[in-house]
Amino acid sequence: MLHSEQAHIETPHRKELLLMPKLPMNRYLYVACIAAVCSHFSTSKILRADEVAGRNLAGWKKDLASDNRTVRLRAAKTLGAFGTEAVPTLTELLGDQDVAVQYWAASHLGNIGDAAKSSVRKLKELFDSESQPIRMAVSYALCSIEGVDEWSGPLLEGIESKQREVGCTAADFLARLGPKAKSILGKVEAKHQEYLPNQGDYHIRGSLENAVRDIKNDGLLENHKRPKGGGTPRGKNPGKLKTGPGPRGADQARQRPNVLWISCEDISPNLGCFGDEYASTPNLDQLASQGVRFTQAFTPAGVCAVVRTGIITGMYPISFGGQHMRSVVKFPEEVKPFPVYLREAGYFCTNKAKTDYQSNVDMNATWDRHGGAHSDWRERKTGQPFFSVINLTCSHESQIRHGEKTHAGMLAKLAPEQRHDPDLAAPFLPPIYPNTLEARKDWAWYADNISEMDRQVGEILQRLEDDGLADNTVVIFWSDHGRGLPRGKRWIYDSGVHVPVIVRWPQVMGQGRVNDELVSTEDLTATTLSLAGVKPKDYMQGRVFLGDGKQPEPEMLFYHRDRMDEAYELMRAARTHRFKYIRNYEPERTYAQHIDYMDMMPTLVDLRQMHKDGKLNAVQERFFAERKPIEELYDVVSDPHETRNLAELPEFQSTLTHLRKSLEEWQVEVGDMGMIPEAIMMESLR
Ligand SMILES: [Ca+2]
Repeated sequence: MLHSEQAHIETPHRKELLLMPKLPMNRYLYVACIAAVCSHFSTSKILRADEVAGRNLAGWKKDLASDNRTVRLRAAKTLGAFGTEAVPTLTELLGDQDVAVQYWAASHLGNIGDAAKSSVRKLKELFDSESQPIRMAVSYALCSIEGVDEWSGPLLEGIESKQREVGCTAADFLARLGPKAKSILGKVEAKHQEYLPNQGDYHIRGSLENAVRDIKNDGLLENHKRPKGGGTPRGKNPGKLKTGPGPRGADQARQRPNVLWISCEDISPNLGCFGDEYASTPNLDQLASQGVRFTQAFTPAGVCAVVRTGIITGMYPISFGGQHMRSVVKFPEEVKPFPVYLREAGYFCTNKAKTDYQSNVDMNATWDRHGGAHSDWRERKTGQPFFSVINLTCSHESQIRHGEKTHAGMLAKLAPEQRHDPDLAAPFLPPIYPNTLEARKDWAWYADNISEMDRQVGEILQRLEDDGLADNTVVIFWSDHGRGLPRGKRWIYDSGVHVPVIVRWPQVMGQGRVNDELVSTEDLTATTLSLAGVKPKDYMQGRVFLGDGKQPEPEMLFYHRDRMDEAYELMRAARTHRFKYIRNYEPERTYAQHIDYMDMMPTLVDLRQMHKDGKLNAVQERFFAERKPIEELYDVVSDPHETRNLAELPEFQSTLTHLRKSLEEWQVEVGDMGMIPEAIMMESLR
């Protein structure tokens, strides 16, 4: 009676109606009940198709009249999701005063293609625009509607550009044209060849590779090979527990303590102390036993440089244009890298060694010591408090996929029993990965690298103790984003943004505690200033989550994903303890876009191959859907891998509406610059 796809949908009255036929009643009433259930489904389906993120076309058009630029641009960006229905409005917007609106309008018309014929006259008027990004967007639209032979000039010109965002944008448009651009494939290939091997900007090279592939429409990258071979057996090594810090008055400990950040790369909470039974992390387990483990800590984005840009400024990168991976932008006038404020307050500030702030930061003005092997607290003046950052890089994604020999060399100092056996990895693989030899090996090597990182943490903590500083130093351990495996790093699913955070503050915070508050790495900035007795700046967007200045926990955290290397994307998300809401502003793009650097990961190579061979299960296959839904909603408690989208289920509509509204308000509050096309934004920032 019910369509199987709809049968799981719950509505407020569905249950009652379905129960009614069990009562004695005549068959007319029975039929009426079933018809009511069915018509509710079809009605809700129709309504759903007719609206985008809670508003119909008229609603979004109303937003176009707003005084707020973020609201206007978001509306222009959203209109494309209405398809042909939006063509008259989009055509009108080609004449808008805001070039970013013009750009979105043209690129949407290009996505629509043939059905946007009525916009051709207006597009042609814009073909000679002074703005290169506009010329490219218009060229894309005209190529898509009328053909590439006459209209591809600005795109071919764009891929000549040495400017990353211009080259990437041009190649991205060519990729979106796909086989429609066959007649200029030779020209695109020739340009791609100029970038091989390893010449010029690798982002542009990657974009051109995508363009060539999509124009040829041959789908799959060549497999990146890795030397074969098994892992070594794994054993347990709980490590010898050292004694805790010596006694010291809590009041004294609160006064301008030293702060040591130990940050690592690319890991999710896959540590023993976070309950991971495959992990071997004795030093971090011990640190947690001496301090507080934060179970609900997140990064606002899923990738290194964007997260670090947010931390060094204390602002969400989307509020000043630093959201793309990678780029170089200017921080707002009043914003200084935060260690400057600590130095003004007398702190000795050091950084070893990663910076990656997406801006031309004056390192000597920011740090007392930076970069070198000895850049830590040891060169401070007697009695001077310090803030030291030590970044550990051995757990970076790139360290999972090198050869056996390099891997063995990297783990040389690790106890042999801490090596992980790939044969034992299967039960720990997230369900979104296939259970293949390569996937198990990636998982084992990921765990190996975490163990090596843990060993290095042990050395740092020992050095701190040897120097007699453990008592008076707040140690904060954190990862710069989630695991460097498919649908982890770069994504704003929990696998990409949920990170381990451990804080040890002897005498003040207690030992072996667990804290479940929502915490963001964006909060590290304000918190560290506050610990040092410096008032966080008004422009900072994180909160103080430790110490006397502690601010209340927010109801939710927010996330953003924008361009990753060569692949454009635009996602925003809000997350409470229970639910994650994701808004896809580019639903027309598949999740499975190629990113050259990311595509080297053997698990992803296997995923792509198995997708091609039709061997993935339904959960794994979702990644390869041609389009994304406009909205996603997950119950992250019952569905931690975010595999069941609840966005269309009637009983979750109030949750969805609340999160959607909160996210939209946050975008306006921070002035989401991701709503401006990158090429337009960079043009205006120059
Ligand atoms: Ca990283």
